[in-house]
Amino acid sequence: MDITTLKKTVLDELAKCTTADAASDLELIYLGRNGRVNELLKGIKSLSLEEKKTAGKDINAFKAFVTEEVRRAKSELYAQEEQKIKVDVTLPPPLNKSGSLHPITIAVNEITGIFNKIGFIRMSYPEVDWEYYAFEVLNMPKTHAARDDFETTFLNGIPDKKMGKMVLTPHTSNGQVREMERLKSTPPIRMINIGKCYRPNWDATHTPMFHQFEGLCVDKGITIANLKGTLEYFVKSYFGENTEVRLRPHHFQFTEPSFEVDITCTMCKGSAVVEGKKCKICKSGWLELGGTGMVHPNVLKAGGIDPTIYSGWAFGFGIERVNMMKYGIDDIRNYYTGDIRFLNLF
Ligand code: FA5
Repeated sequence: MDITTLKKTVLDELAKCTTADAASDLELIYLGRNGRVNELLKGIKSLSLEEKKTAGKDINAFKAFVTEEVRRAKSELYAQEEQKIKVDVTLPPPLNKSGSLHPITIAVNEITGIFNKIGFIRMSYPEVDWEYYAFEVLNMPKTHAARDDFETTFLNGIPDKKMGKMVLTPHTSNGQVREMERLKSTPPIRMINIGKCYRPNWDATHTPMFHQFEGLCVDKGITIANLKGTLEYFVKSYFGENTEVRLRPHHFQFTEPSFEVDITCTMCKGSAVVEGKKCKICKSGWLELGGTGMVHPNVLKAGGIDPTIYSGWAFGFGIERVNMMKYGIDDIRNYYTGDIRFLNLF
């Protein structure tokens, strides 16, 4: 009887067991009433007295070995089985990671929807356009500071006699006269022009590429009251019912009179105080939204519309900026660094 070989066989057979039940079956084969250990014990009878002494010891040691190895194998296999049971097969499978819209695309869609509801049509005009549409027809003389190449990116190429050079549009106001021309100089005009704009700036509130949305409304009898009403409608729809609007006198070449639009701060709700301290976002209770005013008669004329019959208003706001105000984001560059932790917030 070679106990060492028997022990090795037991270990090999236990290694093949994939369940605790299989290990129990093996236990029975070795340690059961008619098992191999008892068979070995029965065989002692036929041995000599001398052999009997060592055989008894060996068989008992083997029995203890099998008992211990089966116990160890069973406890390991039970643990494995318990692990498997913890997987709840009734749960739905984990969702695949999916992409989502960029926060600016979400804002563009939301703003478009707000203006569609009151009859404004979404337009997109060229983001590389002639100086004519970007400045000339907007009553901005050649000497205007915005036409300096420090402020606006001009493209290389031979300038057109009437249209001038091509530029990366610094604002969406290039769509104003283009829209008047599209409608063959015949109001009513209700346009929301959304597009990319380019200015050579890069800091916490400026990016070299950003988006603007430009409202334009031209008809008979349009007044500042219509402008204020539309701005209030937009601001309450986008920022919330309790947001207030105010107009401050300003200057733009293409509107007269011109205003800056402010809204009550979305953080301190206009109180300028948060938890007993000065609001860090606005410091005054108000946040600047952008520029607006009544369309200048020269712009209407450039679009072939008679300013003695028709009047209108226009505004131009930054999409990133309104989104920052809505969600309390303090650095515009977050939108364009591609950091997934920021993008996942939307
Ligand atoms: C204009 O661009 C005018 N065309 C707006 C306008 C339209 C006035 C129609 C009257 C009638 P302004 O330069 O202030 O105005 O820019 C408007 C808004 O664009 C700013 O309030 C800001 O929200 C956004 N903006 C301007 N420059 C940047 C920039 N570099 N990065 C991000 N947003 C910007």
